Amino acid sequence: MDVKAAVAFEAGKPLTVTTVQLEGPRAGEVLVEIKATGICHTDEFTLSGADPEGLFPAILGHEGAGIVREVGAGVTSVRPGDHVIPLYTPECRQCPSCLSRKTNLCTAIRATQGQGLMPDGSSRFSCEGKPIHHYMGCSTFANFTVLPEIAVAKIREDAPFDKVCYIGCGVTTGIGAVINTAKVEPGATAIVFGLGGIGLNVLQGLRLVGADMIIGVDLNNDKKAWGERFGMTHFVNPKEVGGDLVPYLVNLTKRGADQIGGADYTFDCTGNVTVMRQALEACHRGWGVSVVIGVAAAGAEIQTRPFQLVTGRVWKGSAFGGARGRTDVPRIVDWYMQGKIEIDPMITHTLPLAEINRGFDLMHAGQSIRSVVVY
Ligand code: NAD
Ligand code: 022
Ligand code: ZN
Repeated sequence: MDVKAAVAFEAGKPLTVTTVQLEGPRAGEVLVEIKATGICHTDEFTLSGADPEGLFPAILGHEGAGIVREVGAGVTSVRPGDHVIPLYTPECRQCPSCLSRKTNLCTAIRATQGQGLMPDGSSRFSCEGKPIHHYMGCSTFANFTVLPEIAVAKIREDAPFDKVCYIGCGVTTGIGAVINTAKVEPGATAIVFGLGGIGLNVLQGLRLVGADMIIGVDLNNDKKAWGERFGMTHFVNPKEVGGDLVPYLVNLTKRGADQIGGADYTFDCTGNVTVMRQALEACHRGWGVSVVIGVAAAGAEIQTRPFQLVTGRVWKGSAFGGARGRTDVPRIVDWYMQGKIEIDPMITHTLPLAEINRGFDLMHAGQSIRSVVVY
């Protein structure tokens, strides 16, 4: 069938909005009509050419929502008409990782997904007879896409696509890092580094679980008002701290009879390795947990003194907020519909597919929290 897509033909060039061919779903696959998609940093990272694993041509996009239109042989968990969110981290419930209950990183289709292919090793997209790569198993920058059954979460039908698409990446990543990865308890102190589309969701996750002191750190003073809107209690701009940031934060979080400072939990939402070190060292000796969410440049390395870990700090990472997509994503959609979490104010721009490149420009200029394309 003919579908409308924004194609990444070459690294470093804008997307081309054009018509491409899509084959129907094979066994275990579903055809989904995408109704809305967010534009996220990883799409930009790949399009820029900075991602050494980036493949071209490709149909990017991994933060979508839509409706199942057709299912392939053997598909049992969804049917035509079901509303779904595509999952770049699938949940097969059968691989050793899913069965371990210790990780959300399902391995069922991992190898082919990384090669921009469907699990049978082929692509469903083509243009003038030449195959186009899938992206992160999702390719939501097209108004129809084909996904493995294990890579869709069925959601309630009254949820608005142009808002819940953000749950496909940013919302789940931020809230999940708090609940699943850090397991923050009520009354905790926390520091969030980087108040963008991810950090704001970490803030609202911390508010949701009842953290007491929620410090936001950002170089941009405009983020103070943004942070306060999602539960931040204190704002720190590193440029305005006289002296080193870490001792300043440790002092700010001093509590208890021994007056030892440091937060119970810290989160890097910048992807900057210097910030990752600051986040680790700003957490409390003995029990502080620091979660790396930001994705650093290819080849980057993190550093600290082993003393930081020997004295009981824990350095962790989180992918897709540690969420098991088919199980957890529908619950986050319910939280949104119940008013437990907010999404609408973070979607600062809504664009038609024809203007998708403007969404990338807004991201570069730091003018958006999230831009969403509606089909
Ligand atoms: P963003 O650009 O919207 O936000 C980043 C924020 O960090 C900005 O407000 C910026 O001013 C601030 N910042 C930059 N350098 C800083 C510094 N040195 N100190 C303090 N603040 C600083 O980006 P985003 O959409 O929020 O994404 C953040 C990161 O999360 C990216 O690296 C992205 O790739 C990653 N991410 C990871 C996952 C995952 O599953 N692990 C999922 C989604 C996104
Ligand atoms: C999403 N991300 C950043 C912005 N939006 C993002 C990027 C990478 C990951 C998660 C979120 C990630 C962390 C760990 C892995 N990935 C490896 C998972 C594994 O090996 O099992 C990751 C994922 C997908 C892809 C590449 C890396 C891909 O499909 N190409 C989840
Ligand atoms: Zn993303």
